[in-house]
Amino acid sequence: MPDPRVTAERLADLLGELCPSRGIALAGAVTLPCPLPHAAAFHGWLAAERHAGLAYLARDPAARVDPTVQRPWARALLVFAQRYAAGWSADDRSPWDGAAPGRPWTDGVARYARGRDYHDLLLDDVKGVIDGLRERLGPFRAHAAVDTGPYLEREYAWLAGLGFFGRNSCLIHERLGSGLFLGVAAVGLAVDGLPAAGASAADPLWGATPRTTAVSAPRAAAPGPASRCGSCRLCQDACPTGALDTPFVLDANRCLSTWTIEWHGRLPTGKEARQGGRLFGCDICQAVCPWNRRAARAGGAVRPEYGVDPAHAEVSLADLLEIDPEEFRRRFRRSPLWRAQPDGLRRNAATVAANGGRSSEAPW
Ligand code: B12
Ligand code: SF4
Ligand code: SF4
Repeated sequence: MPDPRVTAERLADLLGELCPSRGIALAGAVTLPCPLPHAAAFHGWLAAERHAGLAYLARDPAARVDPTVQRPWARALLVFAQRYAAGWSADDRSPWDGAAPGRPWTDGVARYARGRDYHDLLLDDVKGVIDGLRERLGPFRAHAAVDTGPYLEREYAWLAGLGFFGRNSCLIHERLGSGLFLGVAAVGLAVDGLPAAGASAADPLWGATPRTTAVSAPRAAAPGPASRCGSCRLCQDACPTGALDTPFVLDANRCLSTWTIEWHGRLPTGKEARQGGRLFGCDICQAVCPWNRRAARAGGAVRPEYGVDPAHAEVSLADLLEIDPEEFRRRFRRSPLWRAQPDGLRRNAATVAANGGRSSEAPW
């Protein structure tokens, strides 16, 4: 059976029809296979061991830069973005102070992790859009993934025109900021009229802003949306651990997000003060970003399930210090905090409690 075909214009219309009810703010597509402009940077990042022992990232690098290695039937990669934070405002102290005395412990949790787990919610939404496309275009194969699939999601989102790379390495949309989850779907659907493989789109196929249902004219070798950082380096200067010393590239060994989410056992000894009141994840390099300040001023809707889970108010930081596996399962099974497991959460809570009220600006 031949792959169904669709023009980029028709796909843009269909995405405009299917995405809003699923809280998807931006959607685009890239033709596969597609040479990635930052493939060498990815391989160099792995070779320099900047992936901090996250073994899954190094498992099959060839597949991560070319989805057709594992899925030869894939003709395009659809890319989606869903908002989890409508920016960060200048008076939001939680990214800096975290769970400081007199503040709820949830202030020490990065915004992406305060409510329901996005892996489940966004994946369902992406699959829902794929089902809608199948109803309208006929059957085609698809593999949807949020985070856990072998896809360099930011790279594809950039190529699909969903945003630009910031010096904090995040994918930033000019109006929505970087409080965006990304999801992808490799599809056996031929899309005619996308920018040629290896070139990028200036705008998403569909997006809340700046356009609604418009498709950029295909361009021969257009760059991805150019970085809009200009001379700013606020995120690099604000990072408490120096993880962004190389602009646009994150050293995961030094990132508080790795320490508090991914690593088990002891954290780098002598560096605990750098964690300050941050219990799980870190938002500092996003909170200082002028594009997120601007997004906060513009406002807009975020899926309510990503707000602070009200049930979290039932436990205190002191409770977390002693949480047992059963209680942990009951409370956090559907939360991103699940990834830390009880040991990790207890360890993080102990560090935050020990740091209580002390600034994270202690000598490095
Ligand atoms: C592993 C991982 C982590 C690790 C390592 C992060 C990293 N930068 O690799 C840790 C645990 C530290 C982490 C932290 C966070 N993560 Co994370 N993470 C991932 C994951 C699973 C893989 C990332 C990966 O492939 N890294 C490899 C590196 C090389 O790729 P990259 O980070 O995209 O880097 C690109 C740039 O460096 C660019 N590049 C290289 N050189 C140059 C030079 C120039 C000039 C330019 C312009 C670009 C450029 O090329 C690289 C490849 O595209 C992705 C999901 C996925 N499957 O992609 C989520 C993902 C990147 N994470 C996400 C989030 C939300 C976070 C946090 C905000 C969570 C938090 N609050 O604690 C932080 C942000 C930290 C930061 N400043 O990046 C989102 C990012 C959304 C967005 N808008 O960007 C993703 C996409 C998950 C999702 N599905 O939504 N994460
Ligand atoms: S998430 Fe925090 S520790 Fe990691 S790079 Fe950003 S500011 Fe630095
Ligand atoms: S804080 Fe400044 S340098 Fe960092 S991503 Fe935002 S605009 Fe770019």
